[in-house]
Amino acid sequence: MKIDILTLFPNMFSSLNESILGRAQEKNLLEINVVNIRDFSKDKHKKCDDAPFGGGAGMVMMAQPVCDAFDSLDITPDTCRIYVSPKGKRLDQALVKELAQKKHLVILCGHYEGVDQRALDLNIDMEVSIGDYVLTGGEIPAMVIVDSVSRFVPQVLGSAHSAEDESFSDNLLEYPQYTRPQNFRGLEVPQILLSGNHGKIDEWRHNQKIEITKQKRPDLLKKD
Ligand code: 4GY
Repeated sequence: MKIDILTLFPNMFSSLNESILGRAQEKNLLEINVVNIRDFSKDKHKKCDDAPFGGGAGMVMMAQPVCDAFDSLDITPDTCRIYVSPKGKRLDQALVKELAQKKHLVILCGHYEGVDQRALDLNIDMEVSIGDYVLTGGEIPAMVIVDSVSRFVPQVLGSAHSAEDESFSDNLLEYPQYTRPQNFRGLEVPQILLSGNHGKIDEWRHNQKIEITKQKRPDLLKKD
């Protein structure tokens, strides 16, 4: 999968070169291309924002650099162009899976008071929100989409576990995990996990998933 990210703050995306996503890019399973919208400014000071028509506080990202940045990309019928904002469709695991089917994503990150609406009208296929709160820019939401979607790209996760194995694949939360030592500050690992009885362990884990979901997120049990 190829993901282009359009932003005024490309350095914020350096974390995508670490850990699992860094490895996925080295293996060419995933190609993440961060585009600096400022490179498309026609202004001698590389200005990309201006005051809002109608007045009011803050600055608006100009249509021209944003549209020229889109025009520099190879957009095909398989591309999904996303704007991240609180007005968008709420991201959940079903939407993550839907986006993971695309060959090419483009994610536009707004900043300040947002982007000139005409640049959105001309370029955006889908507006996505990561939750009902307001951030200073779309960069963190873009990283949330890249991270969650990448887990469904074949071979990005280790062969031992697939994205489908984990929380939400069955609308249940995960069971608790333990590692050595067996006793930590007086707290014992549940005995069943030391028994070597894998039938009983699977049964215990399944029951834990149901109990934890009932306790913490009963709304998930009513979903689907
Ligand atoms: N929540 N989900 C979110 C956000 C802030 C564009 C500048 C969110 O996706 N994006 O809070 N974005 C941005 C929105 C203008 C501030």
